[in-house]
Amino acid sequence: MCVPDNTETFTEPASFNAPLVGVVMGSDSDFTVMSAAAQTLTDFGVAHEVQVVSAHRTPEKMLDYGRSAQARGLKVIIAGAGGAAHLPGMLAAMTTLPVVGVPVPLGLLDGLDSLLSIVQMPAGVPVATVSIGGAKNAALIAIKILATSDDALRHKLEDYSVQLADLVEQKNRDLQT
Ligand code: RP5
Repeated sequence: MCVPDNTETFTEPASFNAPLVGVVMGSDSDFTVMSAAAQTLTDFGVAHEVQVVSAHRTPEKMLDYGRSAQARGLKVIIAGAGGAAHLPGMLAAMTTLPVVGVPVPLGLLDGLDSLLSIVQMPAGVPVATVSIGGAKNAALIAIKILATSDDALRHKLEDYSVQLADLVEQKNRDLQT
């Protein structure tokens, strides 16, 4: 995992080990949800970075992140935020990269506020929105996008599907005992 500690990192040229997926979130408090995205990318061996980028508290950094993402070699951005969750949509407005949005549930409205903030984008500026708290699926969407041009990654996804099916059958067997 690559964790840039400042915006200067954003101008570095892409290299072999450069992150392909940017996992960003509006606050470090979102990491309890967003860590599932980072873990899934790690499990699939996908180089990624993790960064707090707030649409409201660090708006200039958010603009820089969106503008520089493609030039830095990123292929997909996963953006999680809660409440007035503007980060995914604003990043989508700043880049041609696909943006996957993760509604992070906060204390009062169970994440419905986050979901509606992220999913109701105007035509022309799409955010691929996953379920409330769906950080793992966000990573899998990113992996599927990358796998369209990466056979090794596609094979890992095929193996993963087999494992999921095996798990269901194992649970069926457990029910019989
Ligand atoms: C949003 O505000 C963040 O994405 C987070 O979900 C929420 C609360 O942030 P903290 O007050 O916990 O830093 O921008």
